[in-house]
Amino acid sequence: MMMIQKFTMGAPIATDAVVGEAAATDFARFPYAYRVENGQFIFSFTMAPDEIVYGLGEAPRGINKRGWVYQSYCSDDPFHTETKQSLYGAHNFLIHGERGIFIDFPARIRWDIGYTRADKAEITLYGTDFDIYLIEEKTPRDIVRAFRRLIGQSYIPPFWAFGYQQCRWSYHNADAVRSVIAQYDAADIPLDCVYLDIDYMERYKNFTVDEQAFPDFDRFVAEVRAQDIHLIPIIDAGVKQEDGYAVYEEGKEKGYYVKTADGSDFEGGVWPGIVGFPDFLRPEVRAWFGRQYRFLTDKGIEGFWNDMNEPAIFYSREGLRKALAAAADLQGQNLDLGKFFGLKDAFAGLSNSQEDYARMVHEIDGKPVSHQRVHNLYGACMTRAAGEYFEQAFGKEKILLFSRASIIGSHRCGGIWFGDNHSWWSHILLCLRMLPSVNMCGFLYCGADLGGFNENATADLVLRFLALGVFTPLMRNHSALGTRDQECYRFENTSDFRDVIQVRYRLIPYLYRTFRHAAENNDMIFRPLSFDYPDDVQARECETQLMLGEECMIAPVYEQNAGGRTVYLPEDMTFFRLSGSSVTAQPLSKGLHDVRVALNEVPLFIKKGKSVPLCPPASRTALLETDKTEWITG
Ligand code: MIG
Repeated sequence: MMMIQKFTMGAPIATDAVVGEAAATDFARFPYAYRVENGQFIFSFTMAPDEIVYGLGEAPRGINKRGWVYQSYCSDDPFHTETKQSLYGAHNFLIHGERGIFIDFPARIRWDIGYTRADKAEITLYGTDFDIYLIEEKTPRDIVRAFRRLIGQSYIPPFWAFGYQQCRWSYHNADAVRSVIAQYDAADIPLDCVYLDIDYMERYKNFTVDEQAFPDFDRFVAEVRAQDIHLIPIIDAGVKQEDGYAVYEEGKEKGYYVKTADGSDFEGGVWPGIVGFPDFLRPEVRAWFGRQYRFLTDKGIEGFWNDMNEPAIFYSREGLRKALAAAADLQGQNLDLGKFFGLKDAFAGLSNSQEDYARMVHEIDGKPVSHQRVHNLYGACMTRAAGEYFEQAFGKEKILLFSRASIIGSHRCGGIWFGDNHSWWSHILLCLRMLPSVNMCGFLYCGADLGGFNENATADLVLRFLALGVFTPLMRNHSALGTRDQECYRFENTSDFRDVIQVRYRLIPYLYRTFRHAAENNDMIFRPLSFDYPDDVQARECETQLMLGEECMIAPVYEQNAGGRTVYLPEDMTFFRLSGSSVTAQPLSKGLHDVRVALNEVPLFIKKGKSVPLCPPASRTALLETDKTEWITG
């Protein structure tokens, strides 16, 4: 194994991403062409025509990142179109040739991977204080393993977090939750978790419960737990500014919120109205915020999802004041187009504005640091606040935790979900393509909102999305306020849904073992086909199938009205069609095939001579007979 080289410029801000060993190397030996320009560090490399560039974790577009420009800048953006450059995570890891590059730097990075010039990658760091780690190994998988050793072991959730989970914005009261459980049970569809979105809180205040909607919450949690269901409440980053709200007041009194240059608290508006943003970058603030989760763990809660931590800001007091003043100035005027659109933009631009981010000031080692220098650390430090508290208070693998924003490093404390996708067929593939990419970066417990979050889903879309979700560690159906109901029992063909979700439960022993193995060995669960078949052109270009563990390949159906798909087999495999109660096997030889997959079936390809255990389905993970396995063999 080659030593990982570490190149440092300036005085980097500690991100705690790296826990392993690397050899500090003189910058004179940095192997890339670089320049420092206007306070930015820019380096580049040329790409051979057939070279694949992997990485960047949670990002738009393909597994092969070539041909686009990306930005590491945690963004609350609910339109995951291919024209976007950033999503919620900032995962600064790239592989090209026999080298992995990890940029340990918490500000914005621009990755031009053949966008300006097809054969050239140019990477721009918005600052000159950073560490870059270079990892040289023979294969991409070895590069990933070496990198993952460097950044430390991935988060492992409790076993029950591998069950099927139902979310909605929102189940507004206890009876709504009861009804979800009852209807899943009545339809005999397995279920392990039901989520509480923001409306369970009292006026969107973290660590409160609306007594009207959820009277006697402790008893309610116990009632649901007695049915082997876990309730998973959401926690938002901002803390509501409100007199008499103890959490807010304590944070205020101790000076724990992100400030502005004049030392006053930065005031931004989110769901609760004006909030304070805890300065999670400070260890004492993390410890304080982490302890607040006790309010809910004391009531029997064992899992959380952390949201709005990019951080998402609908408006700031200052921004709103300016926009309103601009509008007042125009009052009574006959607006020309320039002024009209300027006015429109003044309001449209209020959310997640660069001006606001630039106004925010953190404190690191007692010194003020502009938010823009550490933007990508914010949500990750919120995950750390919760994760570190959970581990210390309850031990490992006890509490489910995942977050929307993340950076490499927070993979040790929690998982991630892929945020506000759409009920679009194309988002099945977007999810598939992110899986190996985030695995490279250490995020193993992850998944997309199955069925799609925004807009209305159809039964066939939800089923095909779920059939991919059968394999994602986080298997959660979620949808937005105002969209069509998306729970499995809402659709007429409930038995199709039962079949698909039962397949998940039948596979849990295998999926859990594969997950643990990947976590404990710093390996990937999902790999691009090109990792395993580097000399096979069709495997190298495949963006719609993935290798899973050592045994399998997955290839979901991702188009509407398609009764199957074309699949490429890089070697002989057996094609299994799995449902709740049936398994059909069809040996296929290396090459292209048209495979037929009914809506109630999950396609799975097993390599020749490899076996996968199936246990009988159960309505809960707690009831799974994991020792009663039959094996299916390729
Ligand atoms: O501004 O809590 O990504 O899962 O349902 C939207 C409401 C805030 C965004 C999350 C989504 C959640 C929603 N939240």
